[in-house]
Order: sequence, then C-alpha cells, then structure tokens
Amino acid sequence: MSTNRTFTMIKPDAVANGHIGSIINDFTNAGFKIIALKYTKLTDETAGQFYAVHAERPFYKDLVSFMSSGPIVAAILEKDNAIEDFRKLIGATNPAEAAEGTIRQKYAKSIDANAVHGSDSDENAEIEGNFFFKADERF
Ligand code: IDP
Ligand code: MG
Repeated sequence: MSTNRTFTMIKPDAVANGHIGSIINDFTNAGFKIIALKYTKLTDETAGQFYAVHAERPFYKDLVSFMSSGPIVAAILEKDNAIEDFRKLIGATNPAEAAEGTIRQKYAKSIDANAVHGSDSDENAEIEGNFFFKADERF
C-alpha cells in the first residue's frame, strides 16, 4: 500500500549555503504540498535517535555529527505517490551519481553532505514525521 506523504529535511550544508528557498521552490514546483514545516536544529542525541537505523554503518558517527552541526528545515510533504516521486526529485544518495536537474545534483557537494533527506517508505515517513511534528502542527 502506498500513502501520499513523505518526510524531508533540508540538511545543514544546504541551509548554510543559502539554498532553503530554492529547495522549497523545487518541492512546490514538483507538485508537493507543504503539510508541516519547521526551522530547527538537531542535537547529537536527537540526530542519533533519528538515524538509529544506521547505527551499525561505518559512517553513522560522522552522519550524526554532521546532522547536528547546524540548523535544518524539516517538513512533511503531500503528493500522490509521494515516496517514490520525492526520491526521484532528490536524486541518488551520492550527488556525483544524481541525475541532472535533481536537488542533490544541483545543491549537494558530497555523499555525506547531500542537501536533503527523503523517506524511503511509507512506514518510515510516518515515523520520521512524528519525530518532528505533533498533530496540531500539520495543516
Ligand atoms: P538516503 O539519504 O539516500 O536514503 P541512506 O543510505 O539512507 O541514503 O543514508 C543516509 C544518509 O547517510 C545519506 O543521506 C548520507 O547523508 C549519509 N551516507 C550514506 N552513505 C554514506 C557514505 O558512504 N559515506 C558517508 N555518508 C553516507
Ligand atoms: Mg535513507
């Protein structure tokens, strides 16, 4: 079963490089509606919890310290076929392999600092959205 929502973060690199506006514009132009939106900052602890699924991967510690290194923008987005269409919009994890015109190809410089997060399943979109947003923060 597929639902129509995904969760995203504009990561610290893209925020620091001034790309918040352009990236939100790309979301909107691709047909995603904003359901929830927040400018915030993760701590080492909350970034560690968010990425707990990657705890065994060699890059986990670097990922957690990068994701807590500066402010981020978190959002829940809505569109038909949201998970798959959003992964297509952001491009491959490694920006060097991301297709022309994708957000990571345009705004990311490396595999670790890759501009945006996108949920990989309906189940994770739900979990990740709940991590940042209460029911009365969604419209
Ligand atoms: P995804 O963000 O495209 O879903 P995942 O495999 O879920 O990619 O990895 C989560 C995040 O961990 C990536 O977005 C990236 O920031 C980081 N990451 C993934 N693979 C590597 C790696 O090989 N080296 C360093 N960081 C990585
Ligand atoms: Mg992932």
